[in-house]
Amino acid sequence: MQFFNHFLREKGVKNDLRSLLYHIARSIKYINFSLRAGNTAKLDSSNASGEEQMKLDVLSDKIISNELEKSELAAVIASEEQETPLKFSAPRGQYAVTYDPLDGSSLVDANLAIGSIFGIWDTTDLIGTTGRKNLIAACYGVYGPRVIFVIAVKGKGVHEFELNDVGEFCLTHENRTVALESKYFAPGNLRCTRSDDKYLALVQDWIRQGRTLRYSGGMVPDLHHILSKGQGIFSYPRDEKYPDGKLRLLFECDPFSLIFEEAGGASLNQEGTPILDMKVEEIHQRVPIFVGSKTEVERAIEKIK
Ligand code: AHM
Ligand code: MG
Repeated sequence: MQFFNHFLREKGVKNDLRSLLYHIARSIKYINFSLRAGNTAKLDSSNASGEEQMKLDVLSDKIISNELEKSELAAVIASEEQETPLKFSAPRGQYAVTYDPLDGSSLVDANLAIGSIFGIWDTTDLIGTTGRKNLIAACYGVYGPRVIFVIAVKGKGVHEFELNDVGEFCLTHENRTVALESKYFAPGNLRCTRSDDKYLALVQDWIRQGRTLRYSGGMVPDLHHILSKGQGIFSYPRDEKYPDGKLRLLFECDPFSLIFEEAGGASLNQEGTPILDMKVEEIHQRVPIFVGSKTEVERAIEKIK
């Protein structure tokens, strides 16, 4: 049985990056514990002992920021839950970590799978950079019937680990890959088809071609489905409500773009630019995204551009 830390050492991942991933893995375990303890996202009241209980997304944010501070490796952290980035003194490193502490938290009360997403940058100046230049690793945790931790370190592939009964992440899949073509589709923001005929035609094509719909409304489980099956396309285009798309560049799209490119897939914005090549202009920047099997993603962009 291979534990993630040993496995990453064998892969030649630097000590400080492994240590940062170790702290992220700990935060995933604590968030999972809070979820299983029944602290649903709707809860924002007093518990039986009269203590204030936090909403799960706020609690997850705190768990992660505490762990990252403890690591002494993250000098800057930026969270989807925080207006502005936080600076720490980081005697052992100069990384920035961007994260969505609990993506899809509105699905918690329905007991659907949700997740946490992380990007690790080798710069503390996020504004003006691109994922291509400074994003060196990305990972996510999926809280479903099982707890899964997927890590991509640039140039070292995408690897999957599962939490065992004694709280260790064990290797289950080495070098996940995504095929060029796919039978699965996960079309986000179908509201957009009311005003965008091209997106309507694209989705109708997928339906007519007899493809299989796999869409839960949670980006993490929806993209994890694609990675597990080794094929699929996920889309979240812009519309009137979300003129720049809904999903965030730093917290969701850049990390998943690194993971999918590492696995041989593609991740493009609505103009066909790789998300990793997009300049970071603001911390909460949003971007329309088409991600998954490379040929499918390129074909989709040709049809809706
Ligand atoms: P969140 O970060 O507020 O949880 O929103 C992100 C989620 C994604 O998980 C999912 O793909 C998307 O929102 C679904 O959006 P919609 O509610 O428009 O269907
Ligand atoms: Mg989110």
